[in-house]
Amino acid sequence: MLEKLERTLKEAVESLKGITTEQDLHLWRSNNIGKKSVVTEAYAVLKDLSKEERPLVGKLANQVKQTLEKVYEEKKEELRKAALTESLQTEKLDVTLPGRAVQLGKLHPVTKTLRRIYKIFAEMGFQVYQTREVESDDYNFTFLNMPEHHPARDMWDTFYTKTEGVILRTHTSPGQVHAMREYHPEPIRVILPGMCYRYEQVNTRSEMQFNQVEGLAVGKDISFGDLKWVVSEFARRLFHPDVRTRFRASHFPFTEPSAEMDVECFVCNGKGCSVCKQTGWLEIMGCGMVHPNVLRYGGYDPEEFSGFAFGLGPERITMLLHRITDIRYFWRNDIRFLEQF
Ligand code: FA5
Repeated sequence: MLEKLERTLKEAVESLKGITTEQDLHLWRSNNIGKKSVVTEAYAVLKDLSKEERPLVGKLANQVKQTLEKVYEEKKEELRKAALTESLQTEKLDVTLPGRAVQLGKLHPVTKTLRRIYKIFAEMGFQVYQTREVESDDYNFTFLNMPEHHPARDMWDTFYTKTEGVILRTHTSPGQVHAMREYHPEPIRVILPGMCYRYEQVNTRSEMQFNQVEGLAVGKDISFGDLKWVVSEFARRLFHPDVRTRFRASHFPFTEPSAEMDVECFVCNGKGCSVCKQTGWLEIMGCGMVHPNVLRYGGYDPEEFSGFAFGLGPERITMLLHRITDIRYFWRNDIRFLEQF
């Protein structure tokens, strides 16, 4: 056994020299100091040895084991250092290389337009008033002077919910009555932005979901002249300081009189082009004086109070500002489109 131990020691130290990987080192350890190694065998046979031999074998086994443990640890450290040096050489960090740009998120083009609109109206003293997208039939129609079975309801085809009388709003105008009921009898100057939903054919100019920004001013002695100035000034600040506006008579059940405001086409300066369909004018919003019935539903006495309201579509305005030809790009989530803004 003494001889066997001596030989094991010699052979193990020799074979250790050729080891270059951690895996082989692990195998070496289990072969030479592990459960099935000569050293472990030596301990196992101690009890069968003679009195003279036992201490000699025991001592040598201890020595061999200690020596092998020591060279194993040394080799392990050597391999660790070699691996480190190699990784430092091959994975060098080159601080002179240009950095990788972090991709920044962007605001949606319509959000950008909305923020411009908020800013312009804020400068004119209008607060943002948020109201619900899920509305009652009363707020969407009845309180806006469209009682049940009124034919004007056909102008806005609606998404109904399973709960009777609860619908997705077709315009932001119901917010007028919410704001009036909250503020009466104080004067009001608010804009009401948000999503609207219509059950209608989608095409290049019309989506099933789209934003609107409603405007509402209620007070004493508010006239159509105030409305004209506010919305024309808005157009000048949004499009161009010299942009001309015009008002065409129109009809909405909740305003009287009602109008559509057009701005002079800023692409062709009114000469006529494909953007304005050769008319020289672009339709921007519906507007008018708040109907006395709507004022009453809101809690204001129309003998004492008057007001104006308007409603515009930020998607259509964004299309004009950036010459976008199809409204469906906005909600298609195509990054190639969105990245351009
Ligand atoms: C209305 O919805 C009225 N509530 C506006 C109003 C408010 C008039 C206050 C008077 C007083 P209209 O249906 O025309 O009106 O819609 C207003 C704007 O919303 C349109 O000019 C357009 O810019 C936008 N819009 C309407 N339908 C769609 C649609 N399907 N897709 C995208 N934008 C739309």
